[in-house]
Amino acid sequence: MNNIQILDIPKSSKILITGHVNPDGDALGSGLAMKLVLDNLGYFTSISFDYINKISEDLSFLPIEHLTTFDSINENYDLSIVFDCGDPKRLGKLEHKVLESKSIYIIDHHLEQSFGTHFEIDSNAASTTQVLYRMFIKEKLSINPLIATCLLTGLITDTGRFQYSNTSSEVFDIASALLELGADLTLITESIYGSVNSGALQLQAEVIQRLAIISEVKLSYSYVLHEDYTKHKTIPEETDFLIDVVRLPKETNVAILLKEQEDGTYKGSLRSRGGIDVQAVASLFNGGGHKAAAGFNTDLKPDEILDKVSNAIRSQS
Ligand SMILES: [Mn+2]
Repeated sequence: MNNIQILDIPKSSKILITGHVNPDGDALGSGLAMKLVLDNLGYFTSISFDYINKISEDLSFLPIEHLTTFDSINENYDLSIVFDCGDPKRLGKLEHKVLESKSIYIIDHHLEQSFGTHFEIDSNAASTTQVLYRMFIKEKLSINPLIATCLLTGLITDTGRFQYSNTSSEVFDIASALLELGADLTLITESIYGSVNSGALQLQAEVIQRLAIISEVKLSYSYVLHEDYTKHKTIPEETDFLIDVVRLPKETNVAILLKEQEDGTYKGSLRSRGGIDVQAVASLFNGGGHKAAAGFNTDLKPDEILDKVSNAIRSQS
């Protein structure tokens, strides 16, 4: 499955770099690292993502000035390079642009791939940036400090700061190599974990108050209403950390945080600390992710969602 050679891409190619909607540290980190490497090699590239309001404030330390808004993506691209995304629908507004390009390279660590012409996928890798790092090393491409920071960001965020079970010894080897190459660890961790919007912190207090435990299936649950954002003067992009507190109760193995969207549907984030595969749970709602962390969108009501999730956990136990 591994047949992407960066240096084999014709120099005349027009290249679009993208990844899943509302990009996280891994999608953004890998896309920007690729953009910087290709630009250094003299390629013509654009990088763009579909996102609701803006890129998460936490990630604005990345070189996001390179991003082009998807409305200005009007070239016909020879090649699309897609990061951290197994399903073309997850490209959002960029889906059409990607699917009409001649070649589609998928670089990822998700299991299921439903599109693409060339692949570099390792579902055992902790992050897409880990897969990309290996490619850069194999082809002896130069990694400057900024590129190293982009790569390390994906590695840190997708391992939950080197805590999730996907944190292999290779992850530490790569992190160490990236620090050697000049990655700015303090900038990454301070921006993402060391500081939050104070309104979002007020909202966290509310999320803790609403926390409920369904002990029979060892599930902890909380929710955010759409009106909470106005009430606490915060925005959804500032609240990615809220799931971390929902997964804390000792007596639970799975956590779910439901966030009501503007249209009344719910976005669910799932976390698992043990044997339960939450990617399988999310797939029941057509969502995706990994064994320990997954997500979905649904128009079911919270009670129905909790029933469905509880049944899924029961069937796995
Ligand atoms: Mn990822």
